[in-house]
Amino acid sequence: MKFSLSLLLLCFTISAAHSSYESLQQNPNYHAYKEQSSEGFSINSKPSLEDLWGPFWAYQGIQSFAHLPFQNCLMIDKDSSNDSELFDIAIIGVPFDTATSFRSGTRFGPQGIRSASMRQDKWRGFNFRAGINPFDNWANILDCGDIPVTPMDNTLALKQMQLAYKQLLSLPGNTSVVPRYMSLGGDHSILLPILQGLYEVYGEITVIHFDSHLDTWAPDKYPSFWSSNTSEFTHGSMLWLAHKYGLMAQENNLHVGLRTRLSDDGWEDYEEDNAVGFKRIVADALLDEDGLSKVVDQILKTLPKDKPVYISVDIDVLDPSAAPGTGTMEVGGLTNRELIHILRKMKGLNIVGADVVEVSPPYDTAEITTTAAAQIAYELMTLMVENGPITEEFINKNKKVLAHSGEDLRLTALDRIIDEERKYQINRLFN
Ligand SMILES: *[C@@H]1O[C@H](CO)[C@@H](O)[C@H](O)[C@H]1NC(C)=O
Ligand SMILES: *[C@@H]1O[C@H](CO)[C@@H](O)[C@H](O)[C@H]1NC(C)=O
Ligand SMILES: CC(=O)N[C@H]1CO[C@H](CO)[C@@H](O)[C@@H]1O
Ligand SMILES: [Mn+2]
Repeated sequence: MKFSLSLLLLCFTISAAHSSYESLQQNPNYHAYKEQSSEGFSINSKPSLEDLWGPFWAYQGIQSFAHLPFQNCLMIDKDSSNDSELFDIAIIGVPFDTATSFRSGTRFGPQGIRSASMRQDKWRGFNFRAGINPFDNWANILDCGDIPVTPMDNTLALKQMQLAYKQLLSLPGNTSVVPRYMSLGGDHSILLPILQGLYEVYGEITVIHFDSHLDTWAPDKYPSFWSSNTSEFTHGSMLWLAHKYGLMAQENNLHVGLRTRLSDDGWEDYEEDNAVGFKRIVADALLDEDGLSKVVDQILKTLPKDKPVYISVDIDVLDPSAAPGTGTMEVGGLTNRELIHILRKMKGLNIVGADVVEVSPPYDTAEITTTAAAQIAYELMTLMVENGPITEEFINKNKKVLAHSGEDLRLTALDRIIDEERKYQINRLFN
């Protein structure tokens, strides 16, 4: 026993002498192990319950995203003196998939992505590409759980999502004045209530949209003889609606990774996309000589440096070989490595929120898609941390530019879809 203990000590000394990683030194588990090893398992030093049962392996425990602390943030009463934990960045799941035009299943996206994130945690969270550990920096990061969206009624679901984001964005941050949310979809339609919530805080938002599809399609680009106001709210038309209601910047929004087939016999979809305020980078641009760095340059040239930017990642921007678990696959897409590289270069933009959407675990194979989504969420949160806390000055500067006189109809845009829906008479179709 004595012999094996000193052997253990010897091994420990050797390995410690060779490990020069600062992150390792900061690892609380490392110190627990060091103390335990150097003091031995003496009868006098009683290990705490935390020593004994605190540390766990990646695949153990109840799964929040990256083993982050969990809190149901929608149940925080911001007006009570109850000081539940304040946070700066949070995961929020939006398991909504009844506005999709093809394969569904993204209601299982948030849980699938959480499950695939199990090998991420604070203790091995250092992002070597960024040189920081986003989980161990200035920001307090939580998993806020899911918005309990109904699958039975899209009008009601839209209302729930609108109210949820309004509530989440009205909470105070800890170091940041407003928390940032990393949303896990859900189908892509969830972006509309997200942009409504962000508009209320920041004014118009510039959107960078990683997707194989445009998602600026007018609702009548879908079979639409049978229609209602809420039937216009889809995962392919939410950007058209966001523009219609003035929730996005008027220009310099950007698509990256496009390769969808277009309507009819020409460029009409692109012309309508121009009108919605988007510029386009197609997936094939990566094949040009020096394509990847040209794409990065174009992104940085297009997006404003001093205004709020939102990053929306439809997992179908990746090639189906890298992301089979999604609703509307398009061949010829990005690799994970290309997408991560592009995201890393966006450090320096004022990222006020982000999402990873359209992850459909029922169509996934061997967790390929959910693992990619978990890594993308980690990269997006790294960007938020790199960008530093959101300040009062930043918010005021952007709001001032957009100061409105009188009632700002944009604050209630989605209410009008919902109200019109109530008034909708199916009979009018037969007049
Ligand atoms: C404070 O809020 C937290 C989080 O919502 C909740 O779990 C807790 O019960 C609340 N405490 C009191 C005293 O209301
Ligand atoms: C909240 O911010 C304070 C200082 O602003 C800091 O000391 C504290 O550690 C932060 N809380 C968390 C949980 O990060
Ligand atoms: C598709 C649909 O029914 N759209 C209606 C939404 O509400 C407005 C205002 O009542 C109608 O004019 C639209 O026809
Ligand atoms: Mn999409």
